[in-house]
Amino acid sequence: MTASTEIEIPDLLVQNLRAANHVAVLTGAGISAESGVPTFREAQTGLWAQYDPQELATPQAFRRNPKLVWEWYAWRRELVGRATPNPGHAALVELAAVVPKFTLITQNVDGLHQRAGSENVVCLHGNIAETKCYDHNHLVPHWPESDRVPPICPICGSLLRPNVVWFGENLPVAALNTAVAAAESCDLFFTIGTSALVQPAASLPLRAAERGATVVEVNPQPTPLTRFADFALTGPAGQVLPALLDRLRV
Ligand code: BV8
Repeated sequence: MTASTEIEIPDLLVQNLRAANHVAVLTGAGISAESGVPTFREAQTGLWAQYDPQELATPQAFRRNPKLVWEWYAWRRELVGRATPNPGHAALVELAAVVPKFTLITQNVDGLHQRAGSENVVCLHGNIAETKCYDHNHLVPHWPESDRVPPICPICGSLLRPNVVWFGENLPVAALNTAVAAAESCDLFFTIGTSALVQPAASLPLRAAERGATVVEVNPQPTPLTRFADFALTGPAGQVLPALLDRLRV
């Protein structure tokens, strides 16, 4: 894994990481940017440029125009399917192996952490590769070939939808509880590649900071979280994280 040498990793951060018992990580769309998956707010290109993702990723949008929302997710699923994990994802797999306790929490729905080899990923917003029905949340791995768009649930006949959390929908309780518990108990909390705008995920690093955990932000841009971070590593995750692991190894 070739890390970029110009990335400056503070000695104190390396020391804190070596001494940490529990490291928690929250990732957002930015960690997948170097895999060619546009971030949530950049995702709209071509046909989709005219739509605001926040308007499409809602139950209201699906009820109003299920075909449009289904086709948007089909386009994103295809795009994610062509992407591969990048050195940022790989560095987190390695980090998990060298710290006593590690919790990886993601807002992403692209499944790239899992494909990189991360285990027990806490998925706050679901997984775009999974499909469920609108009325009863029947998880449907496959359905009979049909020209209906969206297709219908083979169990109850309601419309199929992606197994992701839309704006205005509650997060999966178990995932959220695990994420909150990690924020409450970790020594070090990394927030990587997220604009820190979407709740309740964005409050996790603040919870950690409030109880004195060391907060590390990895993002080329400042975010509303930057001022609460003990360390703000300004750069792309695909370079910063390998550089951090390079320091940890020596
Ligand atoms: C809920 C799945 C209870 C779908 C997504 C409290 C206050 C205010 C509002 C609320 C609140 N509580 C609830 C809300 C409403 C809402 C919300 O937060 N609105 C915001 C926008 C104001 N939250 C909800 O509705 C949540 N539900 O709370 O339930 C409830 C119920 C009813 C009423 C009230 C409460 C559900 C939120 C989940 C929405 N679903 N995704 C899909 O993907 O289609 S969220 C979606 O946007 C993404 O999944 C992602 O999680 C999120 C944010 O995107 P980011 O990951 O941060 O990506 P973004 O593009 O924004 O930024 C990328 C960052 O990467 C940038 O900073 C960039 O600089 C950086 N970057 C770029 N390149 C790199 C990089 N970083 C590192 N390396 C690089 N190379």
